[in-house]
Amino acid sequence: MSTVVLIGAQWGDEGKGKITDFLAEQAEMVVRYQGGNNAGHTVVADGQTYKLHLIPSGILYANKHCLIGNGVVIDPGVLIEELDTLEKQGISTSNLRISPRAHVIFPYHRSIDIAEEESKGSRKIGTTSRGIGPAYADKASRVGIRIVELIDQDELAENLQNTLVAKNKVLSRLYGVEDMFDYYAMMEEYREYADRLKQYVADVSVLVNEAIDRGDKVLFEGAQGTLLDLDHGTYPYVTSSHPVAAAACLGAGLGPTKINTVIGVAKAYITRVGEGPFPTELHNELGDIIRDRGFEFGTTTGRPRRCGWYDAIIARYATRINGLTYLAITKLDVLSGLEKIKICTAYRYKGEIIKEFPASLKFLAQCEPVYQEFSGWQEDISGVTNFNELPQAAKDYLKCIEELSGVPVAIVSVGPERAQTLVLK
Ligand code: 2SA
Ligand code: GDP
Ligand code: MG
Repeated sequence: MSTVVLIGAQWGDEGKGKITDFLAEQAEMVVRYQGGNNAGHTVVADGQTYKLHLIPSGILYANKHCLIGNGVVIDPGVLIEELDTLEKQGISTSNLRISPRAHVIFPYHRSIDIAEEESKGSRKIGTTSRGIGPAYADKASRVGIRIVELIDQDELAENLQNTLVAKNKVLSRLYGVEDMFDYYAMMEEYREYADRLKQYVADVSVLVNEAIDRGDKVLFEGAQGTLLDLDHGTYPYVTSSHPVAAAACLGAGLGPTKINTVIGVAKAYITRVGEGPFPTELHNELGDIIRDRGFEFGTTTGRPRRCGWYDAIIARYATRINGLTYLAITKLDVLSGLEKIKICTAYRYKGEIIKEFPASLKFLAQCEPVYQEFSGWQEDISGVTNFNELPQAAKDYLKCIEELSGVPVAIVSVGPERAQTLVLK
């Protein structure tokens, strides 16, 4: 490993936090490059559970450089809370650095997120209500406020004054929200955040490129998943950033020639939180069993996740879009005890066999999965430490995932703990 981009190959929550933490042991630097505190990355280390939203999962090691790149949107109050929680848990945060080019989330972004969702009624996206979409929209509209402006009091005062007038108008005229945001109160709150965060601000692109030139191992930690990508996901039921591997370059400030390896993390089944079509979704008791056993509830919002069978069309799509080198398959243990397990190998649309993931959601909603069925295994595999110890049925299932996804499986996870990880390649 020298530069590795780790991404979600499904709809998020694949276990990226766990695999990042596992790989981070061998890295000098871990970098977040997109998303914000909509992400919830869970790491279980030595029996202690950490839920990370903005800070890279490498922070749990004492000596790793942890960077938040320009592609991330930062809610400073949430970041400070996360810093405080980690420090209370005995984790040093002195190795954290934040890009001055990252954009800042303000309370009006959260209010607009909620108001937009309410106004959409049954067409709502099911966002995390964290203001992510409106913050990225401001960035694209060139009215956003970045960390570099946040920490400059004059810049903040000038930018916020203009922006707040506009945002109060949007909220009241478009969405009927009558509570106006007060400029002075917000200035005071954000000035305090700036005082606390300015010690962490540094040019992330310079740090990343210097590390690569030194030969350090750098791990880029994606958030959300390929099907939530603004361009390549199930639009409009997507997030407003780019969870795909290519975004690591844009969101951290390096060129594509510097990336060596791309690892896609996928569950041995699949989940989705939020609205939108989901061909292999299980609308039955089995879906509930997988949700309970896999504890499939949102790390940030606590929302129950929708559960379904592994979808090899999605896996092949993720392999292509991200140029995957390897897959890491997580939560294989959750499938123990099932009599039968299925993998979707193709879709059937009005009698026709479809093998590529479609762009049209109307089309996708009418696709029926074509399944290959496998015998399950009854053994508890959460204590297995070597691939060869897995039951034959589990090995056969993984072999088929590998063949149908078109990419080798290098890592298999059989539990949330660091130690519950099998390395195959
Ligand atoms: P947003 O808030 O604008 O990014 O929402 C847009 C869509 O993106 C989905 N999304 C996610 N899906 C899975 N996991 C996410 N992170 C949290 C977690 C989610 C949670 O780790 O569990 O706690 O609910 C995440 N973040 C965004 C979202 O569901 C919308 O479909
Ligand atoms: P992320 O957003 O991709 O980092 O994933 P989340 O942290 O939102 O959700 C994954 C959940 O599965 C977390 O609670 C992890 O602790 C847990 N997890 C990760 N890998 C495994 C595994 O192999 N087995 C089990 N049972 N749980 C796992
Ligand atoms: Mg998550």
